[in-house]
Amino acid sequence: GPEAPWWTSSVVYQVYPRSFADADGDGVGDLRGITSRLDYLQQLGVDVLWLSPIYPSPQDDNGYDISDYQGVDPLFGSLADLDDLIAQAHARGLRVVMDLVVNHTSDEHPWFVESRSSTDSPKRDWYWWRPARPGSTPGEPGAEPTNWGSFFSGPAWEYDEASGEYYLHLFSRKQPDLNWENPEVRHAVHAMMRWWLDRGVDGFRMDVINMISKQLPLTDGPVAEGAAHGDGAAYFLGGPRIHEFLAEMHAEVVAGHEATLLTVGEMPGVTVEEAQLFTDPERREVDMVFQFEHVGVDQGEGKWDVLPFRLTALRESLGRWQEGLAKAGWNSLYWNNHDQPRVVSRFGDDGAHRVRSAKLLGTVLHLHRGTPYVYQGEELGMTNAPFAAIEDFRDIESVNHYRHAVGLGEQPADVLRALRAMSRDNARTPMQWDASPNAGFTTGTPWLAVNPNHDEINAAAALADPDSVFHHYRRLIALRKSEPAVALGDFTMLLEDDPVVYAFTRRLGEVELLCVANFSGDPVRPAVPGWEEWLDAPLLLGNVAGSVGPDLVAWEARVLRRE
Ligand code: TEU
Repeated sequence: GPEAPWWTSSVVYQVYPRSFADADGDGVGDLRGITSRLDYLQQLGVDVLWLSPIYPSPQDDNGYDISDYQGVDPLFGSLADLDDLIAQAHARGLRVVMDLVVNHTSDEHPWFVESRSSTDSPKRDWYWWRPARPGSTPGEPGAEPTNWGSFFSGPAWEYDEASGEYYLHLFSRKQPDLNWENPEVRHAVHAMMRWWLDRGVDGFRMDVINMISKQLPLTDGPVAEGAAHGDGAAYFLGGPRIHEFLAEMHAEVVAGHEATLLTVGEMPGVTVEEAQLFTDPERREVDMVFQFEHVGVDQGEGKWDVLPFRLTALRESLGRWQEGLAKAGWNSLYWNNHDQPRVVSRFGDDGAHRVRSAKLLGTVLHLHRGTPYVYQGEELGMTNAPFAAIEDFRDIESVNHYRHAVGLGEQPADVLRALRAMSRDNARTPMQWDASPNAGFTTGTPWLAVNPNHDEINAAAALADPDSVFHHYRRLIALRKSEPAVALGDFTMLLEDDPVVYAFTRRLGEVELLCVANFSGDPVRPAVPGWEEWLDAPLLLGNVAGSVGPDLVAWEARVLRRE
């Protein structure tokens, strides 16, 4: 068949600029800080750097509320600093992928300022303006055009006193949704994307891109028992024109550059059947999607309903995605990003077995079929943060949720317990570079407290220790380059019902790999078919030195190879 695209054997590293490295001492990470750490990324061996938003922004949602798509927020530096970062990355063979946030803008974006200025504005129709519900008093609770809740608590509609109408915001009230039905909006976004490609960027990670097509007319959604708002997902997830919009974007922006660019669509709620369509290369939409099913296995009714982790649920989900995208399409593989709690605290053991379980998690993920994403600090086994009180949180989602939930009568201690487990701020504590007071992140006061465990968990210590999580990740990334079955082998899940052992094979031609992992603190003998024979196969990579016997010790993972 045709040669596999370059990104099948690549690993993406996500940088959350606010929390990575602060060069100017204001307590917030910046572009020059990132540039100063490119050697570290090169040492890890990653191929692509994905930058979370660095554009001018009021920072209501840490930059996912953009007020100018073609600039850099002074908080992070200048366009010249970005040009320099891109040039220095390219010089090291690293591609740079930018975050594309075009479901919504900031309410301070000139497009929205103009749209809001009058009902006759030529940009009025660039956003979703609607009158109050018939028979209601505009501005009163319950008068919103639909009953939808926003992702950040409260209604998804904000009343604009001046015009007497409401605008739609699926996220914060400072993130009004763009109206993609309007071709002018689409053309403006395409032109902006081409401008970035001309500047040298190598692709886009498209924020909540499956929300850009809305099902019309916008109508009330179902209300779950005890919920304050309705669920509008049926009207904004995977709407009727989503494939058309993505194919148009591909034709207008990406076509002709496919061989060098990476496009990844972030798609909450996407099903594997839809993902097949989005990522089938024949359809020319996106290269891969970022889906959320496997990071929902420990959540019930919404993300704050924290359930115990069950390996069977994780396997069921990941296995179905491996199968669904086996023939056409491609998986993104991730445990962490800037919206998820730290995986070693979530699916591993961040106490006695932190290092070993972090390596196990990395091994299992990187041996699946798909493109792995490493989120900053994951390669150090960084953990969730010891948040004590609500004052310790900064994230708008967490802070709003606390206020609303406590307002509705929930116990503050219960709400805090859920926040400690699931808050996005767990991912956003500063990168731990060394053991100095601010972890080498800043010389100033960090915008979010550094995790006190940086005295032990930090990059300097990890680089110096050949048995560190960092060096294990480095070996995993190198293995993807040296062993073609890692990138391209067929995937077969084993032990469908096993509550502690996660096992699968990869096969490419005559080569067969077995990945087997003990997700528990107790020794176990894996029930892998033919395990005795596998014990004769050479160990490609493991997380317990010298371990060769039939039993896996606590949190042990092995990758074996035979042909
Ligand atoms: O997130 C999309 C999303 O649906 C969730 O992951 C969201 O962050 C939240 O946790 C829902 O409970 C993307 C970005 O990654 C996120 O940082 C932004 O806040 C959001 O879109 C809006 O731009």
